[in-house]
Amino acid sequence: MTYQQMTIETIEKGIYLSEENWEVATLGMGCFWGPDARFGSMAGIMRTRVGFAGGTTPMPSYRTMGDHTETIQIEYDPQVISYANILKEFWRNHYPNRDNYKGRQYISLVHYHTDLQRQAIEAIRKEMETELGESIETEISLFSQFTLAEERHQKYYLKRYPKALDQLAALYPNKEMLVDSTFAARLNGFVKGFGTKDSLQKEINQWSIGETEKAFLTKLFLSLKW
Ligand code: MHO
Repeated sequence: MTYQQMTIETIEKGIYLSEENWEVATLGMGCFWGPDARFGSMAGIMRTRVGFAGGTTPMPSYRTMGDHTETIQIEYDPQVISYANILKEFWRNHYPNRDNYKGRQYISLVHYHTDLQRQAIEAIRKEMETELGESIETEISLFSQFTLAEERHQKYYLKRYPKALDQLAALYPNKEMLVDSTFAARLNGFVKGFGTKDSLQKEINQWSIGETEKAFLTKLFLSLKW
């Protein structure tokens, strides 16, 4: 392992120190590429992944998702971002009553993972209905299963930058680690226009990693070729 690879490993482990307190949210709001980038850019959102949920078809894939919906699953640190704020971001950034013109693929969907989440959904939904001036028809149900989508759909916008991806691939031992990475989630948001160079550098400085690691990550970020 090179020094650079070891540093990345230290960074990823450091960021995940608070992992045991994280919670999970599962949301469907149209094509999953966009929300992956949107939520990936937000402080407190620690991991993002895209996949299929809400249906019954066994072993869904992008071409055979059956009655499933394109969804994003996020792991968040509730001490940094509340579930209520995640829900507001969710409802303010898609039209929840759109025609289901492609079956269930793009419906508005929220799965709750806990009873507290269910209560928050009801409360925020009312608030958002007032804001929208319409009743909200998002499908709301208990989480049952989530199937990860194919690798090419994960951090989709970042994948449009092969030079930067090559630089990252040299540091991350495998593609799974890049899917799980908070840093990669931020980069995926950044290339889609969410967040700025400045805001990401500021956030890196608040992560629970050492000064050397912060400097390493900042330098890496600024050296990426887009
Ligand atoms: N941009 C695609 C949707 C892809 S998304 C993963 C389209 O407009 O068909 O469903």
